[in-house]
Amino acid sequence: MKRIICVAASMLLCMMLASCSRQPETENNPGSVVVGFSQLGAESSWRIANTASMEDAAKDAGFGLMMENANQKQEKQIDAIRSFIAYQVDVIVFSPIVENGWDNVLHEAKKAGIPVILMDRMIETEEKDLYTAYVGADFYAEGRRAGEFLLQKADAMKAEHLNIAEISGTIDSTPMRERQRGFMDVIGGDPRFTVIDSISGDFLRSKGEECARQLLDQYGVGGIDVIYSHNDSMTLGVLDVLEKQDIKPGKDIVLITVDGEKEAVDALKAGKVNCVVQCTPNLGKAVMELVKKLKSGEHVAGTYHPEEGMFTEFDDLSNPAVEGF
Ligand code: GZL
Repeated sequence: MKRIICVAASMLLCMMLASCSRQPETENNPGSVVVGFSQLGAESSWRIANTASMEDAAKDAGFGLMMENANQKQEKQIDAIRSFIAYQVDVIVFSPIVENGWDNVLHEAKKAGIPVILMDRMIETEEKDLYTAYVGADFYAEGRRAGEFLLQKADAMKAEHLNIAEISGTIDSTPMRERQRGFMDVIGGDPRFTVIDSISGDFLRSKGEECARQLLDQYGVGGIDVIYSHNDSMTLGVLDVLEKQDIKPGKDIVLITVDGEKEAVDALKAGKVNCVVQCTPNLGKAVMELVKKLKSGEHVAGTYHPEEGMFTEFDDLSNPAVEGF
């Protein structure tokens, strides 16, 4: 009996959402534009800054923003997209937690005639018309930058051989796959380097701590020369562990990290981190610009990468431009 009531209630909710009357779209009423946004979680400072960027940009554009936070669950993102379709939002924006498993729900959005913008991460699909555009980093280039720093660092150390441990982000996410691929394409053929292990910290500070403890237990501080961590949150967890074990981060172990949040850049300035590859969370403005173009009937397609760089120990760290988000 309870199940029947639940099913009826959810059907009623969908019918209510679907029957919501939408204000007529007028030039003077940008508020009539509603963006459905499925955010993947709140796992890191980067993600929290990214959410704020989307909220601020929607407000500045005068758009309504229906945001659902999936708390790291793909199925919750899929449910959110279905509710946006039921509500008949103007545009769907989402940051896919992993690259696979989106075709069915994006077919439903396509059938409903709702354009989809991928923000921050990509999807893997044979059908490129399931989304209109991608706004986000070139993660492969970020990985290459991390590798290029390590080549420079190894030269400066006159190192004959370095053991590298990788702490990766969420398995099968675009940043994890591409930051690894870019890094390996730069350092993989160099006989000075051996990647002794790659374990996932899921972009979480707490799991970054667990990974650091696991790697030190397995290889010892003498067995690890470099840690390449796919985001600052995990790196900050690594720092917590190293310092508790009287290991000097940035000296006993070279630390390379990605994102560029303030705490990581401060650690670079303090000599505890050796390289911070930038990955801007501020994508909201670019996304809303595309929404405006879509709503005015302009053609929108392709990839929109923000400008990004990196800060390293070899830079003038007193330069005010060296700052985190
Ligand atoms: C990168 C983004 C990653 C960040 C992490 O664009 O997807 O997810 O590097 C975040 O901090 O968790």
